[in-house]
Amino acid sequence: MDVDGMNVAAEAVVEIVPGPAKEQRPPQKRRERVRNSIGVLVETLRIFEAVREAAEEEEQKEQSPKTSEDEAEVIEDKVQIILSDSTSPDRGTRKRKQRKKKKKNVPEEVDHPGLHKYWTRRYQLFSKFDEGIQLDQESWFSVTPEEIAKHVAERCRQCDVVVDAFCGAGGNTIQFALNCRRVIAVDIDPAKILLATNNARVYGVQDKIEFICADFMQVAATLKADAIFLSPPWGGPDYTQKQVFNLEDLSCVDAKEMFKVAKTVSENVIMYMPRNTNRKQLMSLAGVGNLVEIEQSVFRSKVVALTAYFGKLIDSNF
Ligand code: MGP
Ligand code: SAH
Repeated sequence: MDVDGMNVAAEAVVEIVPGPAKEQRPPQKRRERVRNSIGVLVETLRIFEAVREAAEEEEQKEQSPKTSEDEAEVIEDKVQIILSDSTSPDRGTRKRKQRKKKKKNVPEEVDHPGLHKYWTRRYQLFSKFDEGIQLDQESWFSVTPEEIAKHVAERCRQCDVVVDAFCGAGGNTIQFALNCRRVIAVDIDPAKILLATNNARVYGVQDKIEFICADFMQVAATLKADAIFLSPPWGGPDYTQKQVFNLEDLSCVDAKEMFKVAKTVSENVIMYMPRNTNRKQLMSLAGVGNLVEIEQSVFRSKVVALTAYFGKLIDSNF
């Protein structure tokens, strides 16, 4: 939706609302006036809804490959916003039907005001989204966007075996599998293992991955790898409410303990952490005299996370 379109819709609302002064109207017209006002309100809501939907579609259009069918839908939406008025019952019916059709496509777990943005970004999370990617609610807001996961995996290209200790729905696992010989993917939640298995199949890399459903802290002693990736839960989208995210704020694991255990699997550790993470604490994990590289992971022109590299992964020749 472009800014002009928004203005047209906003102007339409301003023009509709004022009417003649109350006392000048004949009393017998009251019911009719109430009916008209309701009609105006309903139409106003429709306009706002249409503007919101078109803006989302436009954002998605900018971010993702589109089919000609999708293009047609966006254009039709725009035309409707511009022509919208409160006198055309036909158009209202059509719009409602269209909305119903669109809503049906949005999976239940993201059909919520705070989560809808992840749905509009679906092709950035997985470019093969339409080929059968499956996510649950936690995965929608936790999955590493594909470009970031790809970048991290490319830095591990020299690694034969990589452990993804908190694999979730497989955003990182898939990219590691595309760049390395073998991946060991661990998650404590059996539902995530099913999702990641399905999603790895979509990318044709399932045969390169060994999935383990377990608490990483419990199975770490049995694992060996050339690099280990840690993307633990950050406690949900509310992590942004904190000005500084301290390592103790990780909800499911003790960060220092997790790092210590990870080092027994490989000295080459990668941590994917909130963008507001206390950097001094992150650096201190490396230990005195050791290096850490903290990368600002950018998605949609914005830093969305910090990726910290420890060990040989810092060396660009590794
Ligand atoms: P976000 O909270 O969606 O911020 O997380 P964004 O996109 O900046 O939202 P906006 O409304 O400010 O624009 C950004 C990224 O962080 C997500 O795409 C995930 O990759 C990652 N992420 C978010 N959470 C809540 C988690 C989490 O709990 N664990 C892990 N490993 N990654 C997460
Ligand atoms: N990087 C993943 C997202 C990880 S979200 C992706 O791109 O898809 C964090 C995951 O850690 C969740 O799926 C959660 O089930 C899992 N988890 C939480 N505690 C765990 C533990 N102790 N051991 C292994 N997995 C755990």
